[in-house]
Amino acid sequence: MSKIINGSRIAVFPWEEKPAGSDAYVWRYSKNPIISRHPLPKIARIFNSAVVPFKDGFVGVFRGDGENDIPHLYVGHSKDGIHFSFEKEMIHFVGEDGKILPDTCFQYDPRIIPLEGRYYIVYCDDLGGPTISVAVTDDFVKFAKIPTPFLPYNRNGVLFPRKIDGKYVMLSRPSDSGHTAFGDIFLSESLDLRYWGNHRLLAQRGYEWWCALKIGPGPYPIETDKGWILFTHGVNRTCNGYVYSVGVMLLDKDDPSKVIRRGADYFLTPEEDYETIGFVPNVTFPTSALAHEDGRIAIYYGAADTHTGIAFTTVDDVLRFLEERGR
Ligand code: BMA
Repeated sequence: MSKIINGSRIAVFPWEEKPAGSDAYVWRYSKNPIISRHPLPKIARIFNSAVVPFKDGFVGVFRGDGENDIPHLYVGHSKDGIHFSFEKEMIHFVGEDGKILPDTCFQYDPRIIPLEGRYYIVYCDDLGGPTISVAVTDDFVKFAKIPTPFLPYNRNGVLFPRKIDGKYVMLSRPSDSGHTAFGDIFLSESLDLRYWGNHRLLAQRGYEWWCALKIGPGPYPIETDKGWILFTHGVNRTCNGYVYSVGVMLLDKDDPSKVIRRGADYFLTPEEDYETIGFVPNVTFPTSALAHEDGRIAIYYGAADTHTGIAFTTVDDVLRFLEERGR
């Protein structure tokens, strides 16, 4: 048995047992999708969103695409991590001085990272081109932006949930302007969450077709006694458009710039109707993973840029997958 370090202890954990007789590494929630079309007035779709345990339930920062197709971020609350109610008003970020900032044109694909007793929201923002913004909140009411870590073009930023060797660590996927299509995972470090450096290539696209075009970090890494579990997205360019699958890798516990093992095969790929049919067909895009200290993991993922789904696994299933299907 492997152990999750600093896992959640919450009693109500979104969960469904592995179907009897199955030896699957990962299985979908039978009532997916948990969020369907038009969840709010004038919001067409909610997907690629992040959830954390908060108070006696769960809170999330959600990507809501308006009826002009422009994405902004919305707060949602839930008692069980499955049924969410959303704030009608989008998040309006404040600056470090507490004054409301002008809204940027778009914001999408948020991650929430609990770090040193606060919650950091890392998301793609429009700052003269898509790049990563970071905001911090204590109450999910007021969100204060801290300096942006990277120049455009960059997306899919995610912080580790603790300092490693005295430094904050962030993963990101630079180099994709949105007009060109490529992307690898880089690791960067900071002493103060303001100035970032010591950038290093962590993982490149694979020769395996499911991740041959792009590979990017997903939810914040889960610490285990064997290393950090990092779920990723991998992109295949087919003659009929891109296909986004979920991948997974294991990073060294003390030096996460070292990949111990990565999945050679995808971990999850679009197969269900709500993943293969939608605004952008054939997308499974993980942005959040809740980890319980007893080893259970619930992955939240965007499906077809239209819905939100949950898939379940355990730390042992992930490590078995990496052993049997990794390189
Ligand atoms: C990426 C991002 C994601 C989206 C995916 C598939 O470039 O924009 O938000 O889910 O494309 O459309």
